[in-house]
Amino acid sequence: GTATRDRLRIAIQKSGRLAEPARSLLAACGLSWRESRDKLFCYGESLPVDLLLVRDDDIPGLIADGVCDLGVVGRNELDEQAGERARNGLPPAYRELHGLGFGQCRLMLAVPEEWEWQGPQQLQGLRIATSYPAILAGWLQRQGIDAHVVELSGSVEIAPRLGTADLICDLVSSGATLAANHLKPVENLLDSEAVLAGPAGGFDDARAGLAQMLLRRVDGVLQLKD
Ligand code: PRT
Ligand code: ZN
Repeated sequence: GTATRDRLRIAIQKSGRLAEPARSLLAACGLSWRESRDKLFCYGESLPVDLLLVRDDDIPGLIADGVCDLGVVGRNELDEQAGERARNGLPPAYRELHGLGFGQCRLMLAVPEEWEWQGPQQLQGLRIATSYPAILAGWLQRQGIDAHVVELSGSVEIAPRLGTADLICDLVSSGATLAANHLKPVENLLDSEAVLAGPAGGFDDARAGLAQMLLRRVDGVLQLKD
């Protein structure tokens, strides 16, 4: 996106785990919006900062394409799509600007609970189901393990029971989902939380100052919290 704009556009999740905390944080930063009827676009009233309400998966791409300037998205999603770009030979398009202290979870390997876990070398030749193939493939490569990555878009935790994979790599927060599926976490690939993401290259117009101000306010709001 090379278009010059004098308003900042932030993509946040429309509904889901990060939707409400993202809006609350931005409201605490002094932003307010006039909502449109379709509620996909919220025009900023207190400041020239508009919201776009989208699926979390779309946020990194919207920043890469310059459709949005900033986004609130899970580090897991940002790193996955960055890894996918890298594997396709594309240059970095976005970067993490600030951790936001909500949406915490871990991307973990989990195995059937009766397994005796002896370490990553045990994974050689096995099938691992995940929605995070790029992060997993990168980790396997760094461990020197050759395993089969089975990409699934959802219900990853039932793959071992269905026989489509031997183990899984999925997000874990309370651990209840793993326990309910007789799986146990064995390796942590990523500590994740919601982050404020922006373009790799920054801005060269009025958006630079707006983004800087927003970052300062985010910093202030988060410091008040802890
Ligand atoms: O519709 P849209 O595509 O926008 O939403 P989504 O369904 O893809 O995303 P959503 O709202 O489920 O998650 C958004 C972000 O929340 C994720 O990208 C993570 O950054 C963060 N997050 C935090 C989590 C979890 N915790 C989490 N526990 N995302 C998913 N889970 C799932 C996990 O995949 C597993 O199925 O919850 C289950 C495990 O939870 P526990 O508590 O049983 O361990
Ligand atoms: Zn999603």
